[in-house]
Amino acid sequence: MLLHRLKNIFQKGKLPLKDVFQSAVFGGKREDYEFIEEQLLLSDIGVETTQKIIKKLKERVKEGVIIGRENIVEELKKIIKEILKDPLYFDLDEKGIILVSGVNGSGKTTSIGKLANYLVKNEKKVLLGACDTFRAAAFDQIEIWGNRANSFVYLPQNGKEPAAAAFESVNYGIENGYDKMIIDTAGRMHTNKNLMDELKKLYSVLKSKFPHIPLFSILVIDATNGKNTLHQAKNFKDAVNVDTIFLTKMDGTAKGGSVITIADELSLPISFVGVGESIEDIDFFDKNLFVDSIL
Ligand SMILES: Nc1nc2c(ncn2[C@@H]2O[C@H](COP(=O)(O)OP(=O)(O)O)[C@@H](O)[C@H]2O)c(=O)[nH]1
Ligand SMILES: [Mg+2]
Repeated sequence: MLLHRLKNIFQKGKLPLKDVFQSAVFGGKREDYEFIEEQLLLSDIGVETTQKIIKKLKERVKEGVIIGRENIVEELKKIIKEILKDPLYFDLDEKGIILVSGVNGSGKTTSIGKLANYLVKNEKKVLLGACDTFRAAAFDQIEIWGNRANSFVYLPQNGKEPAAAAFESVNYGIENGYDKMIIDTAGRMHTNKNLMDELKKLYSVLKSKFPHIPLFSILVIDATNGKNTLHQAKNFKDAVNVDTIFLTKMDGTAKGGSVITIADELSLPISFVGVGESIEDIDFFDKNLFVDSIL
């Protein structure tokens, strides 16, 4: 069911390549590569990733793997599947902390609501730690999502220091038998060193205070945000040792190619995809389905 919907979303961002290859006579000429390159760029695949793909294509032509336009689409699919990493998931049946970070407005709190709802539907006891302590409205937002997802929202009792808030939340969760503790964090820009250090601290406090509880670190990225977000996101990788990406707003204007760029440039797997604003609008990324849908 879910995957079917995801397929439709991806097809919306279909690369215009199939038609192109059907009409192009692929003879390994420079114009042919330039033409393919242009099409990849038009599909929102970034410059570096496009060059990587073209380089691999050329290698395969040299090696004689590509012998005509018949199998070029198949080879292109293989190349893109090699670029994309396999999705990574937390163990559903294990007690664990899920840390959610990302820039402002990327969709962290919404995505937490979706994840919590999914976990509760799978009979897990879920606590949401309200650790976005910057904005007054943040607690209200997480409470709204907590209610929708039938999850308990822990509001920190001892001030506004995010690392302390995260510690308190997880501690409460453990003492009260929760299966999953999902930590919301404030949005921040990578250029703000103080805020990034604060996030680093939050991560290391959780790691050191709860060494035996798996910590799964999710970076939320808005698929419609283009290249700038990518640069910002790289700093999150260092700060919170990101395991995987939750790619939001794929129902928006983002083309399929942006998924490939994000995965390649960040060198991270994509595991979750946001496909709308409501609680059920979450999908699990399937690399083969994705590539077969867009090409
Ligand atoms: N269309 C769409 N909107 C989304 C998705 N995920 C989040 N949003 C919207 O993005 C905006 C910011 O979301 P929020 O969770 O508050 O972001 P945060 O600041 O990172 O916590 C809200 O208007 C959400 O409804 C998605 O998958 N699709
Ligand atoms: Mg938020």
